Order: sequence, then C-alpha cells, then structure tokens
Amino acid sequence: MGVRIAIGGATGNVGRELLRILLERGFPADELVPLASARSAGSVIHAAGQTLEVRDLFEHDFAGTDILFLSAGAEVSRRISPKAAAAGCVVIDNSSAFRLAGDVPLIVPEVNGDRIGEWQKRRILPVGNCAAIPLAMVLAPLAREVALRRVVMSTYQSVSGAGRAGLEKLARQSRSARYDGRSMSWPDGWGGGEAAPLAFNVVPRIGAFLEDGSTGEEEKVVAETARMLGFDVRMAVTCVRVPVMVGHSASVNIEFASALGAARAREILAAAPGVALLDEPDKDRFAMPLFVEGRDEVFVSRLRDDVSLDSGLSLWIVSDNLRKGAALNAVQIGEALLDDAAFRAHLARRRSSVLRLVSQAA
Ligand code: 11C
Repeated sequence: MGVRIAIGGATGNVGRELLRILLERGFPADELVPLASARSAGSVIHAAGQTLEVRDLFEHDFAGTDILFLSAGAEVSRRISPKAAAAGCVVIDNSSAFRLAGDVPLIVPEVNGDRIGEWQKRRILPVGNCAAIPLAMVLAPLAREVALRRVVMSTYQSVSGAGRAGLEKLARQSRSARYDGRSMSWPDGWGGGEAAPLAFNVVPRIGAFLEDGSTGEEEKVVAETARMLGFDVRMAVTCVRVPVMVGHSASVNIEFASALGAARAREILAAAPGVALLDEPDKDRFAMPLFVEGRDEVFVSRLRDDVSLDSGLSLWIVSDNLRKGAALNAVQIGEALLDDAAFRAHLARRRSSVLRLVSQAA
C-alpha cells in the first residue's frame, strides 16, 4: 500500500533535498503534496516530470495525509505537528521542537532504529540536529565495544545549516569582498543581518548564547547525542560556522573507559552501517565537505590514537548536513515506518474509514 505524503517547508534547503531523496530512493508515495508558507503557496515545483503546486501549510487538511515530512522550523512545528498528528498523520519533523520531549524517540535508524514502533506514542518523530547525528553514528558502534568516558568536539559547520539565507549571504559576501593586499573589506558593508561576516571568516557562535557561556547549538548537540545513544556521556562541544556552503565537519576526541586503539576502531567503523572510512594519509586522502556534498555516508578520516590519554582516539568527521544530517535521516525514518506492521495497520484503518464515509455518502 502506498502512502500519501506531504513535505512541509518544501521550498527550503531541507525541503528541496527531501524531495530529491524521496525520488532517488523510490519512496512509494501515492500522492505528494508540497506545502509551504502562504508566501510560497501558488509557486510550483517540478518533480519526476510533474509540476506540483505548492499549497499553504497552515490551510492543509492532514486527514488526507499519512506522513508529513516537516522542515519549517521549531515555531511552525509546534503549531502544525500536534494538529497533523491529531488528524492521524505521522509527522517526521526536522526541527528541534519535540526532540527532547519525554515521550518521543529521537531516531537515527543505524543507531536506534529499533525504536520505530514508538511512533504510536504521539505520531511525531523528530529528526536530530545535523551536528549530533553524524557524531552519534560514529560513537554508537565504538561504545558498543568499549564504554565512553568523555567526548570533546569542535565543529566546522557550513552556512546551509542556517537555511537558504545562509547560502545566499555567503555567496553575496564572497562576490562583493575586496582584498587590499593585507585585509578583507566589503565596500557595501557585509549585509548586516546576524552581525558577523560569513565570507573569509569563522564564527564561533551558532544559536543564541546561554547563561553558562555555551550556545543553543552546543546545548542541542550534547543533549541530543545522549538521547540518540540512549545513555549520558560527558561532552565538551564548540560549534563554529565556517565559510563552506554544504557539509558539516568536526574534530572529535574520544576518551574510553578502557583501551580500544585506533586499529580496532578502524575495523569497527569500517563495518558500521552508514559510516565510510576515508583515511589514507599516505595518498593524502581524507574527507572534506566539498567532496562529501551529495553523499549519504558519514565520512571518517584522520583516525589515530590520542596520545595525550591512556585510551583515547582522535578523528575527523564530515557529512552532508542537508542529507544524513536532515533530509536523508527523515526519509530513512519514513522507510522504517513503512516497514512497521503497526503503521501499516494504521494506514489500512485510515483507508477503510475513508471508504466507509464515501459509501455512507453515496
Ligand atoms: C546549523 N545545525 O548548522 C544548525 C542547523 O537543530 O535543527 C540545524 C538546527 C537544528 O546552523
């Protein structure tokens, strides 16, 4: 049985990637409705030889939708997700609105896909933060072998994490920047907005500052990674925006409770689903965001023992933040849902109640 799906936020970075991935993977949809804000409603999207009209997300009747892939931010999700779920639709939500809610699982299929049956609790399945997902993908298989003691991570996050506005801002600032032989300047100013220039710069602040001096993004990474792994882990995280269009990178140091060693870690990660080792220093080969864009895997490079610890590992992670960090993970959750017997029974019940209504009306 095919499903009726909708993409909320269809014109955004993640929404457009979602559509691409659904088509690439042949997601068995009977119907696909692109939804967006009233401002974008009426515009069209071309997909698989069809022209689809974007409809108003806030006017949509979710009684006729089985799965909503929502990528429209936390505020919109808080308004739309409970309404869609109450109408029988399951929401796969890319925002942070419900990630830490007590009664929903935060699913990364390769890490804790066995929790898919919990869609029934609220019919809302959040997708984690794009810096936390790749970290959990790497930590989970290692932690199955040796317990983690502490993780230190510094990220190098691309501007696409800040939406289309981030991509456009970096492109605009890169074009208009001038180099005078010593320093950069922007003759027309760097365009205002969130103060710091993105081009030719690194910005050690993603999300708002919190009272303890950390930022919203860092808080999310710590809390969500623990939730994906299913246990608490001591973590120190610094999130940094870099002038890269797509692809989040991270330098990670892991301290284990007992010795693991780089050689064994390499074997474990080589066998881990969704993880790709690209680590050939002798050939100068390692992962970089420019070459990882459009790829599904979480790439690991620079794997080595951390000699400052008795049992530590250093490594470098790169993944496409719009794919595994967002849209791909959402589609994989959708695929897991289709394989879930209780969800298929839910679909059958929804179809038969529609048929009953039609036959009563006839
Ligand atoms: C960024 N990671 O790169 C953020 C974007 O938690 O869904 C995603 C924010 C989130 O700016």
